[in-house]
Amino acid sequence: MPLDERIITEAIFDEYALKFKSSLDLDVAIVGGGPSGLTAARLLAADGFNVALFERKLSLGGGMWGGGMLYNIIVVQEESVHLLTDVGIPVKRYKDNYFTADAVTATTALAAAACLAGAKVFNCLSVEDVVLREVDGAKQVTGLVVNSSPVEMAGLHVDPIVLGCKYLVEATGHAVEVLKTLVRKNDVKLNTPSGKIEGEQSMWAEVAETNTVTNTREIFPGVYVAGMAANASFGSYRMGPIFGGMLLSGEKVAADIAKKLRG
Ligand code: 48H
Repeated sequence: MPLDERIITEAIFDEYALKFKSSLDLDVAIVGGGPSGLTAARLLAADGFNVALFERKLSLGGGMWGGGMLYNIIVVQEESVHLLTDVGIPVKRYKDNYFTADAVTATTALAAAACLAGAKVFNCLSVEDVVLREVDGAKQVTGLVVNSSPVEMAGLHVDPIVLGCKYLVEATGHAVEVLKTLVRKNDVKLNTPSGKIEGEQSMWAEVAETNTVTNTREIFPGVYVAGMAANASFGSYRMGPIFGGMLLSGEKVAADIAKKLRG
């Protein structure tokens, strides 16, 4: 079979255009491809919603690749094990309520499962802003503003492009980037005690893990927080290299948004 390089190029353009154009009116836009974002993307896409995940880096997985301090094993607790085994990740019990998994296997399998479930993943795209509109007399996030990560990294003055979404999941981890931008640029009040981002506290794994799930909720009309961003938003603790709370947070945000979308 002769190969025509121009057709290879054309295939990339055509298929990427299809993928992008089918993402202009998303049910859910997930920002951040760490464990919470990937789990949410898989479950919402499996439920049949139009879902896209935006990740600044070339690779998905966020903070999960390196386990703890680059010892690439992750630890999860029993109640979250199903979110690994459901996508074929082998786990080993360690003492009572601890389970371990290989960090590389877990990261790649969570990413593959999200893609195979139908979530459209846009890697190397950074979300730099949101679209804020007045809907029924109240301000609401109705879209996201994205730019190519290399443009962002090089500091080039290139304007971004925009996609619409019914819900945006802020899953950018410790940085809480999207919410920070929303609060910095607009006169808005979040659904937190101070109306602002409360900020992350120091290590307390047990409380942090529970809080990661309870803090996973709608923090502003159209915006849910998940994963580490949920704890940083509501002033809770960090937990170190235990990832069960991140997976459970992804599961919770998916269930909550699915319920809203179904009305
Ligand atoms: C596009 C962006 C943007 C942007 C950031 O940090 P993550 O792994 O997120 P979580 O919350 O799913 O998991 C947190 C976990 O990895 C962790 O850090 C833990 C458990 N820490 C405990 C402790 O004590 O330290 O992934 C977030 C992803 C990253 O891949 C970023 O590159 C990406 O979001 N991201 N993508 N546009 N503006 N900002």
